[in-house]
Order: sequence, then C-alpha cells, then structure tokens
Amino acid sequence: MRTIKIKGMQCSHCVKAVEGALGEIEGVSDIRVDLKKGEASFEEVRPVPLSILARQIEKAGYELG
Ligand SMILES: [Cu+2]
Repeated sequence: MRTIKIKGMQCSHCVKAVEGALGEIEGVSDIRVDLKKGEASFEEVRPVPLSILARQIEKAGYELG
C-alpha cells in the first residue's frame, strides 16, 4: 500500500476524479481517496514513477502535495 498527498480536492467529485485518474495507471488497484486528509492510497503491482502519478493527478486538475 502506497499513500500520496494530493492538493486541491474539495468535494466528492474531486475524489471521483482522482480515483479515475489513478485508476488509469496500469498496475494500480484498490484506490482509496481520503478527502479530509488530502490523501490517496493504492496498491501497485510495481512501483509507479512519481512523474506518472504527478501527470495523472495534474490531468485531473489537482497537484501532488
Ligand atoms: Cu470537488
């Protein structure tokens, strides 16, 4: 289980957007987004490079924290 900080999420729509963005990454599963903490946790088959996480999060309109 890996946990990353995400800036800019404000509501359940943001949570869905982040879940969708992370879900597009191959080998990522069991995504759980905690709105209050501003965090996302997930399982990964192999370590996903930070640059790919950042790209997906930014594409959805948020930022890695
Ligand atoms: Cu929102």
